[in-house]
Amino acid sequence: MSEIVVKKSEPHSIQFEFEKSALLIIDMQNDFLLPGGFGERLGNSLANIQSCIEPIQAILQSYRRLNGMVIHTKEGHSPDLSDCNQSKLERSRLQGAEIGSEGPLGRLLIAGEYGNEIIDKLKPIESEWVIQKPGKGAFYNTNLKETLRDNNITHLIVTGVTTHVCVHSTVREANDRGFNCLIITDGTAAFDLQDHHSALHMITQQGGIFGWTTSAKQLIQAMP
Ligand code: TIU
Repeated sequence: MSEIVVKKSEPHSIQFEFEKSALLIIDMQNDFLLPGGFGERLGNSLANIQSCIEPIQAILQSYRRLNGMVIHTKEGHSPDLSDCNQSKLERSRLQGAEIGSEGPLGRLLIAGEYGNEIIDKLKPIESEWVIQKPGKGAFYNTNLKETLRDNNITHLIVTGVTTHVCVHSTVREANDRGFNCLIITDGTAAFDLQDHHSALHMITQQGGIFGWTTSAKQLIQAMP
């Protein structure tokens, strides 16, 4: 077992066994990162969202080198929208980004469309898990919990977009299911910088009420 100790993490240092950790890469799909996708159609600027790509690439490289567990998630719905609840659909319509409507990257937030694919720079390789999720949290209506338990995972290294929406929902769900979360400050991003920083603050306040945060560099330096 390889013990990892990240000393420079908030609110205090974190220690875990590498073999019991998984790198979780949340929703790094074209729909959120590229012009014309769901994120931009919701009214967001893409100026800040791509900053997390390089830090995630660096951590992914380390996990691949060490044969660690890597899980990619994609937020998306089946083409008939049977797994999209009416409230989510209605709010997307009111915002001018109706889920399932045609866009330059294909139908918005629909499985199998170009917008739903993971960005080229983080393309999953065959040994990695890819989980399609209909909700914001990655545990809702997926087999993520069973997959983690089957692989004896206790710690999640959490990256992806957006910090305050799908990353936060997933971290909260993970907490209630007994998983420890280390969120990567520069390996996550939101459209709005204030949302990003507020979401990270919420993780570490009250002695780490939802977990820990650190940078990609600090994590990589601590890896074997
Ligand atoms: N809108 C927004 O910030 N995020 C989402 O809708 N989904 C994810 O965060 N993946």
